[in-house]
Amino acid sequence: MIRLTINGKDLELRKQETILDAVRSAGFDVPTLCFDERLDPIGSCRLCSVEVEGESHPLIACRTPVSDGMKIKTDSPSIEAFRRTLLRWEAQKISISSYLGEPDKELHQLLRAHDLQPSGKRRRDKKLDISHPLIRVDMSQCIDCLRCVHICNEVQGQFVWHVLDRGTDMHIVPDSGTTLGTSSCVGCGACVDTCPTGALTDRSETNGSSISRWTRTTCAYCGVGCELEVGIAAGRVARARPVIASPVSKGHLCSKGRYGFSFNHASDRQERPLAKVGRTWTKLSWDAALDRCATEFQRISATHGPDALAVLGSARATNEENYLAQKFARVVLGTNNVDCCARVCHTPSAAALKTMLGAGAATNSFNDIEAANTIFVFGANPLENHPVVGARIRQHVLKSGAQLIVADPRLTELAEAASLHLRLRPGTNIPLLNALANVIVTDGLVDHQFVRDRVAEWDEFGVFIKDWTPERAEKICGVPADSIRQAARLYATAKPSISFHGLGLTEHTQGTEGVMALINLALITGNLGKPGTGINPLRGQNNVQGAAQMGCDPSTLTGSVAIDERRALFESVWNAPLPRSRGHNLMAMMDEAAAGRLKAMWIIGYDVLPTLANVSATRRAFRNLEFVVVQDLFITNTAKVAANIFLPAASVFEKDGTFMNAERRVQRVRKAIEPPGEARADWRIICALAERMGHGSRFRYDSSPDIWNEIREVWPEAAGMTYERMEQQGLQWPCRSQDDPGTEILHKSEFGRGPRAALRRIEFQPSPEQVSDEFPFLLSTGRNLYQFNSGTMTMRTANRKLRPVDVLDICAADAERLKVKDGRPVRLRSRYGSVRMKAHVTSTVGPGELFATFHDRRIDLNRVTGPFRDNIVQAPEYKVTAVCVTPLEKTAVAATKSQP
Ligand SMILES: Nc1nc2c(c(=O)[nH]1)N[C@H]1C(S)=C(S)[C@@H](COP(=O)(O)OP(=O)(O)OC[C@H]3O[C@@H](n4cnc5c(=O)[nH]c(N)nc54)[C@H](O)[C@@H]3O)O[C@H]1N2
Ligand SMILES: Nc1nc2c(c(=O)[nH]1)N[C@H]1C(S)=C(S)[C@@H](COP(=O)(O)OP(=O)(O)OC[C@H]3O[C@@H](n4cnc5c(=O)[nH]c(N)nc54)[C@H](O)[C@@H]3O)O[C@H]1N2
Ligand SMILES: [Mo]
Repeated sequence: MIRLTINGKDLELRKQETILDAVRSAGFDVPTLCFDERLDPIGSCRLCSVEVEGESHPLIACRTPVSDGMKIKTDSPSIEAFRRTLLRWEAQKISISSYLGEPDKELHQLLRAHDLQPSGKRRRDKKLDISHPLIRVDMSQCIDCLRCVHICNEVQGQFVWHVLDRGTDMHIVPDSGTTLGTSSCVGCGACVDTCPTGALTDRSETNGSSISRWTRTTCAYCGVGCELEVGIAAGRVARARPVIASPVSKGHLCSKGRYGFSFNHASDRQERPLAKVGRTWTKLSWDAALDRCATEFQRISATHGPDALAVLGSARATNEENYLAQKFARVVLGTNNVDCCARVCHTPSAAALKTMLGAGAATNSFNDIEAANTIFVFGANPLENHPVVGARIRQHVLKSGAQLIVADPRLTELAEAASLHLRLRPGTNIPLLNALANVIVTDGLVDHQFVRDRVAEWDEFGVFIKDWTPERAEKICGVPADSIRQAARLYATAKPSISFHGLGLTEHTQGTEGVMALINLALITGNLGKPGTGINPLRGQNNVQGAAQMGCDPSTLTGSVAIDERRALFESVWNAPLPRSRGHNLMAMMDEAAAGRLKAMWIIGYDVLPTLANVSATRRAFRNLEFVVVQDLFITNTAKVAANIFLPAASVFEKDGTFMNAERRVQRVRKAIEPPGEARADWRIICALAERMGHGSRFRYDSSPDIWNEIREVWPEAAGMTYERMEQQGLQWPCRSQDDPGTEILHKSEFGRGPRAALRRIEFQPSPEQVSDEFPFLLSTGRNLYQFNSGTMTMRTANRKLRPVDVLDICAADAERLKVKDGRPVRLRSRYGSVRMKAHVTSTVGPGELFATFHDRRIDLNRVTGPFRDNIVQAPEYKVTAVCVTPLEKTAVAATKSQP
């Protein structure tokens, strides 16, 4: 116990803390300038200095620990005068225009509070740098507090800002030595967020208009679930900034969360319902649009039966909206034909986790990153696709010396930071994972206690795995046997070991089995049910976990239970019978459409046509449909080609609700502005159509919490998660009652299915997609930091300047052999189709391997990807396609067509 007094007030502290923390917890305040709670104390500005009895000089509060008996004064006349002197000195560096233009910056606020006028003129030796599309650099306003340097190093781990010279010559420069635009900056904006002056500011289009209010909400991009505040100016989203108290993002964001909001006010944002006749769209009233949908759905159902209709929920919309989408399919249409884009990414993970462990979701939380000694990243690229989690992983490795193993055919940025990079051939996950298990077993590294208590089919597994020697695997996957041994030993002994996996594991013909083989490793090493362990799919979109969990899946209802398991409960709450016929998943829907049996689809927030593999097959399927409704913010490619009716939806900023992130955390989404024109929240549209179709009484809700409360009724594992409780912070299911704190770690003492989980014996079945003389390369497809999936949203933001176009990554040796030049056009051809794009010569891909992103509608990469699917849940095999590459003349590239 430490006893001290602050300004005469007695205080008892249980733990060692800094004077600043003690002062603030006692309810006093001292101004700070270089301090940021996300960072280790810098202690350079001295503004937080306080008087301590017996000390000859003031002490710097942010970096001095308290000690027993301290007598602290924060507000004596001499210390106030000292601070004023410091501030007056800083004021001389600040220009009036910057002071007025950026009123929220910390130093500017302090100057206002102390009635000090800035007197600095822009220093002429510092040039304004606007080379970066998102961040404006004006080092004439820099006060050398070093916060930008520290936050880039300590939070993002990018090390962009460097300090040159010392003393009065000190200045801060990007790692390029010249401009930020040419540096290694990833546009996360952390430096802008922490900068207390106008030295680093956002280059948002609306800069200049002042923010009238801030609304706290959850990011609408990936499954990490960062919390942010959006600033509203003149009724538009004008800024975003991180929420420090967020349990996931802890005051950090990536370039999409922080800067990717301007799509919301794009000029082609749709505001009225539309009908398409031939190639022309005509405006409709909501009444007419909903009437048309109701009439067509009823006509098709009467002629072909309810299973000729299907609904796709949206991984971008809220839980409440997805709940209603599947309820609509089942109650109003009378079909289980309902799915969402979880099908194409992590349904394999959900299926494997559910089958083996009893819950189809991540076993642990992002807070387990910092508890782990070994982190195994398998087929995922989190520094680009889940950047805040990627940064947390890299920081933990850098700071604590934890081991990092990355299994990826490409040299990703995270792989560069890894202790071991298992650079396997695409499509060979099973041999690698089996060989890792083999080493763990043969080297005697198994957690026998865990296996005895909690694992089944151990003997059979032992016999099976004997044959999977590292030498055998090396021949197939190309990873040296010694590296496999090293990785296995790390994972099994440098515990606790956590794994994060991505689409490099799931989007294969053996995707589900791949995840099962990864779960085997956790089971035999006891890396489950404890802090710093587990199997954690890095879920894709903001609410893809939620969309499927809500029941946008043909075979499961809300809470991810099989239909027959809770049929009675749902029938009583919904006051309607549930359909008896088995529903089709998205891929089967495409087959059914191709076969002429599926006739109509309602597609909510999902650009299916360009993003499913093998575009020509998808086009054929769509051609057979009689009636398609697309509900989105924009006229998507699917809408252009296939929709009869377009319904304009409200965006994430324009409605209330909840999203569920990759660690089962349900977080609030809050309305900040009104939808444009006549656009409506998805849930309102669904309710209105249900009413038209005679089910008004079953879809009568006043608000999103109303819907959520019904969800709590049908999903007992979420019964304790009320809107009131989630107001402060999200909750992780299971959370069964109001006093249940929620669940950070699943399977602590038991698995969802019982005390034991059975190991799986997975044989390797190579994909039918193999290279040949004609198609000698393996193409893998994926993502880039600055763009998101179909590009519908990010291509309408300034991120487009950072990543304007998809390119084909090829290694130097292959490029030279094929006479392909960096930046020059090539034709990429597979057995299914071809595209033209520019080559990008890089060492991130190995010989015989290619990589491309699929964000650019002018290129339409999925014309090349193939028809094969996961053998259990049918996710497309996006990760391997045999292709050939030929150089083209520059003029042949279709670069003239305009992008949204
Ligand atoms: N910036 C950005 N972020 C996103 C998205 C986006 O479009 N842009 N999309 C979101 C969505 S929907 C999703 S699902 C997630 C996806 O996030 P990730 O799972 O990280 O997705 P990918 O980039 O498709 O693939 C991950 C890695 O798998 C590797 N890989 C390819 N083949 C194999 C293989 O055979 N074995 C192994 N071990 N690895 C292989 C690739 O080289 C790639 O680095 O990202 C989400 N976040
Ligand atoms: N080659 C290749 N292709 C792939 C993949 C790959 O790795 N390689 N990955 C696949 C994966 S994992 C995925 S998830 C898919 C992604 O499939 P996409 O369709 O590309 O998904 P998104 O771009 O995330 O967004 C879908 C739509 O939701 C809309 N939207 C956003 N918010 C709302 C809302 O509140 N309401 C409504 N109604 N609409 C909204 C957006 O405008 C956008 O049009 O792509 C798949 N395609
Ligand atoms: Mo995804």
